[in-house]
Amino acid sequence: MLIKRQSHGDGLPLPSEITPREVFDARRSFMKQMAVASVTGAGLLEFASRDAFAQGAPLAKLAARPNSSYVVMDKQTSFKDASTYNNYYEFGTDKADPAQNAGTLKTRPWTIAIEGEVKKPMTLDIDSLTRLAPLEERIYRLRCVEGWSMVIPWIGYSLSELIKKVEPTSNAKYVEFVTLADKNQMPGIGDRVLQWPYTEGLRLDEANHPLTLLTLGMYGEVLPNQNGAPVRIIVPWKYGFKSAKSIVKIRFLKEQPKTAWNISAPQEYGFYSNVNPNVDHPRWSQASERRIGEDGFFTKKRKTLMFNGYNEVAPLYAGMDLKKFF
Ligand SMILES: Nc1nc2c(c(=O)[nH]1)N[C@H]1C(S)=C(S)[C@@H](COP(=O)(O)O)O[C@H]1N2
Ligand SMILES: [Mo]
Repeated sequence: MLIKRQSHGDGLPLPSEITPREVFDARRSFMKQMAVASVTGAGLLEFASRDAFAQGAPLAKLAARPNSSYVVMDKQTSFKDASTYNNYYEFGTDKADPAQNAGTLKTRPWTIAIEGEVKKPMTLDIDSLTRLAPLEERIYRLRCVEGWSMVIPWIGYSLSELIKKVEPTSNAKYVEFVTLADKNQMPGIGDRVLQWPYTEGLRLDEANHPLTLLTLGMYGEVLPNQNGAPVRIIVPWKYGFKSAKSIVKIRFLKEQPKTAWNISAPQEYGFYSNVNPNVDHPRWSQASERRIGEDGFFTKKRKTLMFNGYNEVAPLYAGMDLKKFF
């Protein structure tokens, strides 16, 4: 017997048939608001077609030219894994916490101040920062000191583009990244797990290395909040914690800055923190890693590579004892 039912022609029920009415209406008005946002926004923004409601807030698309010089051949981590397995302690210390809690982060308006030992200090809003240099897509490995890694298509441009604009003085030897610390937006700020704001630092030559990416998006879209929206740094040859999220200030300094992890546990986290399979963290071996998404029962761990495989950075450390400067 034929059962006749209304459909769009592909046999599937209409969304209005399977979704409670209020939810359906709320979605539609949210979609409309978002459509308005796309027109009034940076002009760079257009909303993604992926059903953003699966993950929470919809994310704006961010156009970028793939840069074939910066691609790793390993299989990409899924967007779902990359956006639900995160370290972002301002939103909680469990891996699932940031995806659940970071909805309260307000990423617009957002400004980033660049100050210290520079001839041209400046404060840029997020749109000016996004337009400062052509956006590139680069597929990088990111390895956490805890022993897991991912492969993510990031969007941004070399931090050196920004450094060029502010003209560091001859005194500038280090760069410090200061991130947002707002207890009204970040439930984890109440926990004293780290000293807030979360800060990180690089030597100026590390910051100027073309691999160091001022990062505004991933997977063709702006960054999800839990991944460090609206702007973070990615330093792919260093452990994940060097890649500070939600940056509000970049300071150029004469002296090496303190960093949040180094303050909390200096014997565990050094200033350099280069990925190095030969120098173990006191609690975790650094010789191998678990690639997120490959964690079946019989899956072998991967060998961790010196500098996470980014050998072109080796000259930055010529003559340095990397066991001492870990
Ligand atoms: N502000 C801030 N930035 C941060 C962290 C953090 O807790 N707060 N965690 C770091 C750590 S330990 C890692 S491994 C990476 C994780 O980045 P991802 O969530 O995009 O993979 O972010 C780094 N940046
Ligand atoms: Mo990490």
